[in-house]
Amino acid sequence: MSDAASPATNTIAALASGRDPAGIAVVRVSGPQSRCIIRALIGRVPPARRAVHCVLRTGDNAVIDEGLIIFFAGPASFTGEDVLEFHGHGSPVLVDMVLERMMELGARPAEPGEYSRRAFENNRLSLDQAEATADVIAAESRAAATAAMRSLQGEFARRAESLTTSLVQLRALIEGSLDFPDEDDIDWLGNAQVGARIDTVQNELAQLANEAGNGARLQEGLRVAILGQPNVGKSSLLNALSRRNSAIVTDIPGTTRDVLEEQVELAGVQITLVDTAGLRTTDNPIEIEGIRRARNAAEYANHVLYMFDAVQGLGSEDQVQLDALPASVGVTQVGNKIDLVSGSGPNPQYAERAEKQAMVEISALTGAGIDTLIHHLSQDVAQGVVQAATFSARRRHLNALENAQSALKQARSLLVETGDAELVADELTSAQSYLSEITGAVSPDAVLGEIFATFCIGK
Ligand SMILES: Nc1nc2c(ncn2[C@@H]2O[C@H](COP(=O)(O)OP(=O)(O)OP(=O)(O)O)[C@@H](O)[C@H]2O)c(=O)[nH]1
Ligand SMILES: [Mg+2]
Repeated sequence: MSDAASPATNTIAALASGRDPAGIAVVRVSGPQSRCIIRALIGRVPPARRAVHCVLRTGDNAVIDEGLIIFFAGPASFTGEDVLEFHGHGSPVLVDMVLERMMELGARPAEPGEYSRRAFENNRLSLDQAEATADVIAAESRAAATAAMRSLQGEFARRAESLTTSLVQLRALIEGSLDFPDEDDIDWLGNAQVGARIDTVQNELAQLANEAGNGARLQEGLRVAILGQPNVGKSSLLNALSRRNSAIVTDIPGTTRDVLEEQVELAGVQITLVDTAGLRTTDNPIEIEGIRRARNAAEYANHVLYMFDAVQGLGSEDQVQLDALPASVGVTQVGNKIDLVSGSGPNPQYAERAEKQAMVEISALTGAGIDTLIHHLSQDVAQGVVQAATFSARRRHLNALENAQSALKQARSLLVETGDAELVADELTSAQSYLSEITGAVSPDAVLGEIFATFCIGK
């Protein structure tokens, strides 16, 4: 936002629909000049929210386009300002001419996210709702779009605000005790009672953070990393799952060095599959770097497919690698090359492991078991995220929730250790302000600028 000081005093215009040739294109104008512009175009201001047929003309009366024009009187509009929409032919050339005409009549080109920012500043949307509009547009799967729609409808904001209300009440309770100068602690209120209420808020916050985490995963897509020792068939699996031959496959251990990504969609969730360098001890500096990146990929993954050679079974070296994986990440063990395993029935060793972690046997070469693996990924891994995602969220929200959680934790220990009402209340205040970052009740201009700058123009 280059002109942050007076954005609302400008009238902005932009194409609101897609850039490609289409049946219809919608040009949207927002701001105080909207009324004058519509009057200049069709000779009058039509009744609000009523589509009126019109022929748009240049200043010299030459026809530009023909379509429908709709006037929305502020504050009952998307931005809260006077808005006009022109629905014309979806020709990029005509759209440019229509926009030029709007500029002649006093509008200026909108900056990215400027409509949404105005909607936020005029209290038509909370900040997370404005973000949800961008997420709805950018959603790459049905589940992500549905979750973003729920946030847009205020689900996330309502939950965050209800927690804020609990915090405000609790603070009032504690700060009440500060009005009695003779009391230097809040014991008379009952520390146990205050503690119990902090616990309740903490639990609700943890639940909200958990759901927001799922919402964010859905939005960002799941990252599933394929790890294992060299030559077990990781790249072959990436190729099989993505149905592309993007990864180089050879029988030379240590083929893959770079981290390679492919996108697939399972159960309505966008999944980034990550192929990595085989894990082993080596002196080769290129491979060492590859292995470092492989471990890094595991850190950032939501789920790991740990592959091993089914002929050799899961060995002690595999166990070392499995134990080194981050504790928070889900793991499925994938025994590969079952086409080479003679005899029938699973090796007893697998059955034993299966109780602890999911196990699937496949052959990346023949395709045996791949369907089972896909079913497992979509039902147990992706579906879990879809079901748990009640609304969409972003990393920014997760950070805010995390900070609020730490502040509450701090409040809880100060209560036990010092019983000092003022200190406890301070922590509750900071938890509250972290929560307000979600809906944008308290947001510095720089933060807002950063958020809206990532939106597309016309949104
Ligand atoms: N028989 C058989 N061979 C396989 C199977 N999957 C992979 N291979 C072979 O095993 C060798 C190694 O496969 P890759 O996919 O390159 O293994 P990788 O784990 O990516 O190996 P690195 O990149 O070196 O870590 C190749 O010769 C593959 O053709 C399988 O299911 N059955
Ligand atoms: Mg490989």
